[in-house]
Amino acid sequence: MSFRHQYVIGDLQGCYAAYRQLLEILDFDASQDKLWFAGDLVARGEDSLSTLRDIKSLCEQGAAATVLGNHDINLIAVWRGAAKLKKKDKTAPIFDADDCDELLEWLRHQPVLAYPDEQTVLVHAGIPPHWTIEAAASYAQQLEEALQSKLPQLDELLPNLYSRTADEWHADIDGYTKLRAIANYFTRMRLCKQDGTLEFSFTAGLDESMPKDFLPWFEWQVPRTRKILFGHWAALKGEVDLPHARALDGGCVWGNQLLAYRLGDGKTIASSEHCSNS
Ligand SMILES: [Mn+2]
Repeated sequence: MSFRHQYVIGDLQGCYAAYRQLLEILDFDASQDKLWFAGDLVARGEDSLSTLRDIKSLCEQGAAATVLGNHDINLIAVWRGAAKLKKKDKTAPIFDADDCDELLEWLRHQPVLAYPDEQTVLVHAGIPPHWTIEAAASYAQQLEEALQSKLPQLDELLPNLYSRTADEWHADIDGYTKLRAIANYFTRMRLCKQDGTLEFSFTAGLDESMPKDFLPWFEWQVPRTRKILFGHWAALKGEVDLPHARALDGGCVWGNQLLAYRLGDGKTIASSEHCSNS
């Protein structure tokens, strides 16, 4: 199927009003256009429930697709009782809703990596320098299969996706350690070493001083066959625009904007509204 326009949109975080306004600016028409979302559909914005319902419905119509972010996986973990609802996350109405199970069942069947077109690959946080895009796609599939497994297996997996320290990636990594490392790369990464060692404490912008030997994952020079479109790192405000990587979290939830990247010509369109919670 061919579309009139396709847009890749950064982290919504439940900023429903800004999201609806962005769709108006884009003149989005679900019968002709397609939206791709960089994950973190829910969390700190004013209406995560409406956001999740809307995107599920668009995805089921074939007018949208999303990848999973850390907040989406956290929502699944809270749903299954493997994590506690954080106070700053405004997601409680999702768990009180009649369609909660339906929404979460749908959510856990979404991918962590997608190919919006021939030139791009979409993930929530990034792809580390020691993985090719092809290897990343196969690791993504391993995590997706685990998230989509039967409920007893899912309930066993979820607590294992969290750890205070980052795991080292090595040739023999396997089991839950491997799945946790995969989830960390795709959904939580900002800084890493050239060998992929992760650092979780740094969340500032690029002008702040970084821990020794660490760089933003996209600054390690690796030949890439596709441009990596990513969200997650709000402090970048969507200003990283390299030949091989493009940041799309405009930091809407922090008082900035939602961003849409048009596939084909790479034009970026911003919402004029920021999150009403910010
Ligand atoms: Mn995130």
